[in-house]
Amino acid sequence: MTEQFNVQTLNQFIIQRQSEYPGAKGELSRLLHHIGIAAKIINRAVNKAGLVDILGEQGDQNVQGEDQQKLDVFADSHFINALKASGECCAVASEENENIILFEDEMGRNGKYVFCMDPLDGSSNIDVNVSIGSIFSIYERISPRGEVAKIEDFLQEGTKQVAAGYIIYGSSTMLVYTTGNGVNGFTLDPSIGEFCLSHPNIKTPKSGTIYSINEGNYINFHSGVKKYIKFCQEKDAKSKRPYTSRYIGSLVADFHRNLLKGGIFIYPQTNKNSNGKLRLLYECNPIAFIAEQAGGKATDGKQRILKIAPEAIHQRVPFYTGSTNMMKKAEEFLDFFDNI
Ligand code: AHM
Ligand code: MG
Repeated sequence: MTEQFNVQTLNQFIIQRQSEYPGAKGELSRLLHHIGIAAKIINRAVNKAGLVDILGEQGDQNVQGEDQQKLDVFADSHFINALKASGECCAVASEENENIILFEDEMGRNGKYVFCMDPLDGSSNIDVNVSIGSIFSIYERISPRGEVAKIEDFLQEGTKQVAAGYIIYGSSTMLVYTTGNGVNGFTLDPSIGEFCLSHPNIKTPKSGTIYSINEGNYINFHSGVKKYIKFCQEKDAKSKRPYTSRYIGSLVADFHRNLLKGGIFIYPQTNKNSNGKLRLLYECNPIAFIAEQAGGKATDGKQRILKIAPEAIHQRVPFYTGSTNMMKKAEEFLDFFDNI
């Protein structure tokens, strides 16, 4: 068998990128390195989920009133430990914690970045061996270094993200991230325990044939979304319709597939939930940053996700993201039918 000598690991890639910025002091690189470590620890636990007593419900509910799974708690605490150990992070906002977590010791107070995360996305899929993920978003704090971080450090619009990414625990484990200079994907090679560059400079197709939405909520959708779903299902050979419906129920997995293949993901507002379900800070903003960096789009149906001014750390927003041409078409339906 021919040995491959051109493998680039995540850490090599991070260091190479850092050297392209002469003034960079390595702070973001160190933070990203520690995220890679947390990802490997969580991956190990996810892979053992059916084997050890880590599977099942923790018995508590998180701030959204949902049952917490043991792995949610595990992922949350391992990310927090890794962020603390990096010395570059001053505070964390997590789906699993009602309030922000402040690193108040000297090293934490001096940290340059705040970190938003959904430590285990799609957690209802854990018990049934379906792909799940972790999502993260990094901002430079606006409060002075040396002080304890403030809530305002987190309430910055998505355009201010310095990095964002996700880890997908699927048929293989991948880490995909951007620092605003394209999107790169790394696949975990279990034989060497390293994330290796497998998907350099990801670009999403301009058009696709996949639509992803929980159609069980159809009756509660607004008419623009209903009409768009019908459009996806109509026959039109020229535009390759009917499209294929694919919905896993794990945002990371649904988005990742559509990113690579071309498609649209929608979690809209409904008659029951005017802001949809997904959270702006640690689900929609990081995914939107990646979508745009890959040449796609992300909106709340009206405006760019990345331009929304956050008001609260657990804020929800309607979410539409995917291939540019599909997004444009969906927006036409929303504009027309939701305004008559
Ligand atoms: P979670 O963070 O509690 O796991 O919830 C978020 C998940 C997303 O991954 C997914 O897109 C969505 O919830 C699915 O929701 P639904 O079951 O309502 O379709
Ligand atoms: Mg979750």
